[in-house]
Amino acid sequence: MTRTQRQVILRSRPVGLPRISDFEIVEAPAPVPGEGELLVRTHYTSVDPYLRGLMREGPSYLGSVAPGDVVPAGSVGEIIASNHPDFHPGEFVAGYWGWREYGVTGTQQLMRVDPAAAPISTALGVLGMPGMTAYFGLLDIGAPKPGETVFVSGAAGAVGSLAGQIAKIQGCRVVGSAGSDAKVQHLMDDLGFDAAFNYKTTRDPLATLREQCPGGIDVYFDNTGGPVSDAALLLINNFARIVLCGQIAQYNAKEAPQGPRLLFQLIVKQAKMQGFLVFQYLDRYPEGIAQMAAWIREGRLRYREDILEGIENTPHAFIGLFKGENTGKMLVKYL
Ligand code: NAP
Ligand code: FER
Repeated sequence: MTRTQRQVILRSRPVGLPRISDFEIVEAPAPVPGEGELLVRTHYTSVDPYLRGLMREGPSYLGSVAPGDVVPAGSVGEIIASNHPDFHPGEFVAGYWGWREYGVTGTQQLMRVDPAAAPISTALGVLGMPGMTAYFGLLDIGAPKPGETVFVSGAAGAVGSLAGQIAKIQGCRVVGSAGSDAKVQHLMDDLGFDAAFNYKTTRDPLATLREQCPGGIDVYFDNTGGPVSDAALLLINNFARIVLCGQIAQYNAKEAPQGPRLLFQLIVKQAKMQGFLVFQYLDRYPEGIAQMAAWIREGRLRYREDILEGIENTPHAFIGLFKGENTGKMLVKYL
């Protein structure tokens, strides 16, 4: 029996902000699992900022996507057929078979998903890669102490919204920046941030941030880079930790950005700036997932998902990340 499926391929490498026409929905035969592999039916797929980097010419740590390739994003779905003794049809898994209705995957990098424990979509968000990014990035690299001030840029997104709440759970004062008044309201009213501002409308980010962090910044969890980071760097305290999680403000840049010019601050404040990739923590995911799940059960951690429906909306959802169209984790529901 030959099943056909739809899948999203990269048609052309984006220049600047990706366009709908950089992608194409094509029909193809559903793949056939080889030895030790599984055939899965996608229920949700993920759109993530890092995928923009994979679409550039040249290799990256996570591999690359060339024109004609299916975009290899994280997805969660049901096993339809299995050539592996430990995985069975009807079970749910999350992996990187990408923006397609049916995928074939090996079992390395595959995560089992229990639909009775949590909605399966959470395997791509709070209980998946973005959640682990917030958890290990903040706790391991940021090492916040009770009473410290934590500033989070991109605070209303998948990672930022969780990093800020984890900092609250640690007993910190938490401040966030986001790109709309509604998001700022959400941070304050729903997520317990102590202060927040709209970086798109504030006339003077430095003055605003100074007002909202009167005791300075001890941990800066940076998801965005850009002018907000310049302001944050000028306000760090002695021995501050700067967690370089993402720099989305420059992912669509056409030329290599210059700067930052403020690194002297790190010297005089004896501060530490550290980048990280969440996959470094793969073997500790079980610990992170268990803790995040416990906080959700206890009502101490909230998560939000923005879910678009239909594979044909995948490119739109992806591009929406760069326009701030999501609050919380952006997902696409395929089934
Ligand atoms: P997300 O925050 O849910 O979505 C992206 C958000 O970025 C948008 O909602 C938008 O919100 C904001 N944004 C877009 N363009 C911007 C700009 N020019 N300046 C400032 N903000 C902008 O995405 P996510 O998955 O949680 O990822 C957040 C960051 O973490 C990204 O930089 C990503 O690359 C990084 N990340 C890193 C790792 C790692 O291993 N290091 C893992 C996962 C994610 P606004 O409305 O606020 O603009
Ligand atoms: C991210 C930004 C960059 C991310 C991964 C990368 C998982 C890695 C890029 C590369 O391999 O070049 O948000 O999240």
